[in-house]
Amino acid sequence: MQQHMQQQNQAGAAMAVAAKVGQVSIGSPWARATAPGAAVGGGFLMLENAGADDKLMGASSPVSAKVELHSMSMENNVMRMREVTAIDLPTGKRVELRPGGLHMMFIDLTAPLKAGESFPVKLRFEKAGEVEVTFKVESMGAMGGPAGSGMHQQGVPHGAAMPGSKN
Ligand SMILES: [Cu+2]
Repeated sequence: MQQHMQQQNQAGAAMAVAAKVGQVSIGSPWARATAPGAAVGGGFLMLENAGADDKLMGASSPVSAKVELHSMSMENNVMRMREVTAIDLPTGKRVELRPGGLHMMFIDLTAPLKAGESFPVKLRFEKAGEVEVTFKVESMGAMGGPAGSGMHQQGVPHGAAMPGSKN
């Protein structure tokens, strides 16, 4: 009954699918190039979930000691980032990680991320399980296409304004 409710078109224009695990599709994974000596870098992608509600629980990559999931929002004219424990992936929706919004953060980079290179990241979903995707490194000013807003704090080291840092 009601199987037709599993519609696909709610997410709008088609996404270029880079990888798929279970009912979750991953599109356009990329990271921003980092300056020499930078400790952290940002990672972005699109997620489309055609199955039951799921969650992105975390990620790992050889490029950094750990990978965190962050949200970013403007509060009193100040861009604030905070770590989130998971990113909700409601059924039938597209969730976009992009500069100025939800993003992944590579903490304690082992080497700078250089434009033109790529690296593997393992994503962990609550229900769909794990999948490895390849992130492409784009230039430092990259906003991730026409949808990128101009709100990102250009030139400020990513992580400098991180509130509630534990160490
Ligand atoms: Cu961040």
